[in-house]
Formats: sequence, C-alpha cells, structure tokens
Amino acid sequence: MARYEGLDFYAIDKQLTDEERMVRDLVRNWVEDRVIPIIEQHCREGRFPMHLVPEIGEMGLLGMNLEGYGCAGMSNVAYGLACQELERGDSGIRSFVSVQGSLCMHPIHAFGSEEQRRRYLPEMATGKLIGCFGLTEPDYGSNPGGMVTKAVDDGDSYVLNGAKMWITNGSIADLAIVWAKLIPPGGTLADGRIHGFIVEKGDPGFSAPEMHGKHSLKASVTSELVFEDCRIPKDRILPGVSGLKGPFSCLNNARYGIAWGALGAAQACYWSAREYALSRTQFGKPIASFQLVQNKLAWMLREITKGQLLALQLGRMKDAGTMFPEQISLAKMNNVDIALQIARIARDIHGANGILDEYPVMRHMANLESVYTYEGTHDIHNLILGRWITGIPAFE
Ligand code: TGC
Ligand code: FAD
Repeated sequence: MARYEGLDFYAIDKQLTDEERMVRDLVRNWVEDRVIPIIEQHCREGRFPMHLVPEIGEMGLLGMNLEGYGCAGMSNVAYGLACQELERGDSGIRSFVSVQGSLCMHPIHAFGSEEQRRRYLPEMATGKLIGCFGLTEPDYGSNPGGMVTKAVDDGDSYVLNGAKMWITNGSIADLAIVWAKLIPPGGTLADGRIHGFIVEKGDPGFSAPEMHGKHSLKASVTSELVFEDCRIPKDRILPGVSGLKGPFSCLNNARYGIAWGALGAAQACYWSAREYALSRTQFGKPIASFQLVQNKLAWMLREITKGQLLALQLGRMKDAGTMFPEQISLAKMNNVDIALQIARIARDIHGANGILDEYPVMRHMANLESVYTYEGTHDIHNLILGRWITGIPAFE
C-alpha cells in the first residue's frame, strides 16, 4: 500500500503548533516503518510486539502529557495526535500507550506520594517498567461502584482479596494500579471506600494469568488479576484520592485519547478502501467510478473530518482546563462509532479481499469492537449525556 500521507480535508494542520506537527509526523513515520510491516503477523500469532516498547519510550510517548519525572510535558493535543497515529497502526499499540500513560502513570502523578512518583514514573516513561489498571471485575463492568475486591488494614500492610478481569497489559505489567474497597476495622464490604493500590509483580498472593481466545485486539495482552491474601506494604496506597472519582479521572484522560485514536483506525480503513477502489476493476471500470462506491468514500471523509474537528476542539479545551467529562463522552462515543462503521464499509468496498489480513480493515474492525465496549460502553456514554441533558441518572 502507498505510504500514508494523512487526511486533512479541513486544514486542521494549520491549527497545530510546530511541536504538535512534529510529534504527529514522528509517530506517523514510526508507525509506517515499525508497526505496519509486523502487525498482521503479531495478530495472527496473538502476540504483543514487546520489542517496540523501548522505542515508544524513546519517542517520549509514555505519560507524554505529564510534567516532570522524566515525562515529556507536551500538550494534550500532541498526546491526541500521537494516539491517532498509533491507532492507525493498531488499536493494541494505542491501548498500550493509553494504559501506561493515562491509566497508570497519571494516577501515580496525580494521587501518588512524592516517593511513589520518584520510584515509578521515570522508569515508566522509558518503558522499563510497564503498568496496568485494574478496575473491571467479572461481575462489575459498567458498574464498577459495585466492586467486591477488598483491602483490609493489617498492621504494617494491606491485604487484598478479589479479582479483576479484562486488564490490558496485565501479564506483562511490573505494577498494577488496583482499585479496591478499603474495609474499615470491623466493617463489611458495604462500609468500604474505593482506594487505589499499587501492586507489584511478585507480591505474595498476586497473579496475572493471560486471557486467550480473543477475536479482537489480538496484538494486545489482556489478563485477569487475582488477589489471594495478597499482602502489600502500607506505602503502596495512593494517598491523594478516595472514591470513584479516582478511577474516573484516569478514565477521562484515556477516553480523551481514544477519541483521537479511533480516528486513526478510521483513516487506515479509508485509505485502504480508497486505494482498493481505484485499483479494483469490475464491469470494465475501477469500482471507484461507481456512484455508490463514491458515496461510501464521501461518507467516510465527511465523518472523519467531523471527528477530527471534535477531537481538536476537545484537546484545546483540555489544554485550557475547561473540558468537562460529558464532552469527552460525546467525542469517545461518536468517534469510535463512526470508526467502526467506516471499518465495516471499508471491508465491504474490499469485497472478499476485505476479510484477508493482507488488508488492515478487518483487523481494525475487530479491534474497534473492543474499543466500542471498553472505557465505558457506547450506551454508558449515551447515558452520561442523557444525565447531563436531563439531570436524571438512568443507569439503574
Ligand atoms: P457517579 O455517581 O456518577 O460518580 C461517583 C463519583 O465519581 C465522580 N465522577 C467523576 N469524577 C471525575 N471524572 C468523571 N468522569 C467522573 N464521573 C463521576 C462523581 O463526581 C462522584 O464523586 P463523589 O465525590 O461525589 O463521590 O458514579 P456512578 O457509579 O453512578 O457511575 C455511573 C457510570 C455508569 C457513568 C460509571 O460507572 C461509568 O463510567 N461506568 C463505565 C465504567 C468504565 O468506563 N470502565 C472502564 C474500565 S478501564 C478500561 O476499560 C480500560 S481499556 C484501556 C485500553 O486498553 O485502552
Ligand atoms: P457490561 O457492563 O456487562 O455491559 C453489557 C451490555 O449491557 C453493554 O451493551 C452495556 O452497554 C449494557 N449495559 C450495561 N449497563 C447498562 C445500563 N445501565 N443501561 C443500558 N445498558 C447497559 N477494564 C479495566 O479495568 N482495565 C483494562 O485495562 C481493561 N482493558 C480491556 C481490554 C479489552 C480488550 C476489553 C474488551 C475490555 C477491557 N476492560 C478493561 C473492561 C471494559 O472496561 C469493560 O468490558 C466495560 O466497562 C464493559 O463492561 P462489561 O464488559 O462487563 O459489560
């Protein structure tokens, strides 16, 4: 396939700073040279490309919108653009970066002690230490407030019991940010308040078996986290937050990145569909010359352009400190939704060839099914917007 040249129908490029353009171009070229040539093979084998982690670290993409502790301190727009380019390669690569930066480094940066920041962040920024984020449980996905994983205070340590499921990076992680209910002395689960705990690989009673059999995000590691009387030192609690706003503020950052990332997957599908339509001949003409095919391509261009404007404005508001969570929900649900539809239409334009891994479209389509569900399902974001519009929560 021809080298990717970007899709910038509304001259969004001109709205970017030199630094943002530089990051975008760096990541775009890296994805073209280092991800695209190997990603299909990794998906076939169900293997995360671990060898790319130090390179991602060297580019400064891990925790890139955080200040200090070896992090690049770039704008949120730059972070979004990086997510867009990474996900043009594969959602699994963007997932790795989202989890490391937004879900693991961010809570340590925002809610950790100074000692925790110094201990973990510099090595996480280089990719030497890998993190994961444990919120979802087997019986509590959309409703994490119901979680049953608990921590009890036992003198100089906390003891954790419970299980997390669907955890990206789980089995390759050196540390996990685990959200659990801290039970007060003599109390029950119902008295527990949610806190974040740092659990390290090798802590007694902790294991992270990998989940197998996925048809989606095959080049990403997804795991369970199991805590059986898992004992961790007292200084591993995140001291700066309690309650659901802890994990939800991490999700704000990761959902923001997904709003950009999904556009990368959509662009990969659009690019492949356009090229295929121009080269595939039926009824004596390139299929790109048929009005119905042009209608599909025009719809893709229209939706990607609208999604880019949404993501950029969201990023500018995030950088200005004025963004609020419902705005993130709108962008996450819209951009993932259109990306998934674009992937399906691109598959259609490729005809039977669309199901082959010679083309990226089916891989993106399958990946986007997970992206539609994780970080708040499409309908949970609908309900978050519904609550903002009406003031009435309709979750229960
Ligand atoms: P609710 O009553 O709405 O709020 C409880 C407390 O949290 C605060 N809060 C927020 N704070 C910051 N940012 C937000 N976005 C916040 N949303 C809520 C809220 O102010 C309140 O604080 P306080 O101090 O008053 O206690 O809570 P609820 O239980 O009714 O929540 C409703 C709902 C459904 C919206 C929420 O549970 C939800 O978002 N569910 C979806 C769960 C989810 O997104 N899970 C994601 C797991 S991680 C993941 O998928 C990673 S994939 C990564 C990858 O591979 O890329
Ligand atoms: P459920 O909550 O059971 O939802 C099932 C269906 O019911 C959905 O359609 C949903 O929209 C609908 N539904 C639920 N409640 C309502 C309601 N009130 N009203 C209307 N409809 C409703 N989690 C982590 O903590 N860390 C991770 O790193 C992580 N990585 C993931 C990686 C992958 C590949 C996947 C697939 C998931 C990952 N997750 C992770 C979990 C993810 O966040 C959850 O899958 C997601 O929050 C949905 O939970 P669930 O799968 O239990 O679905």
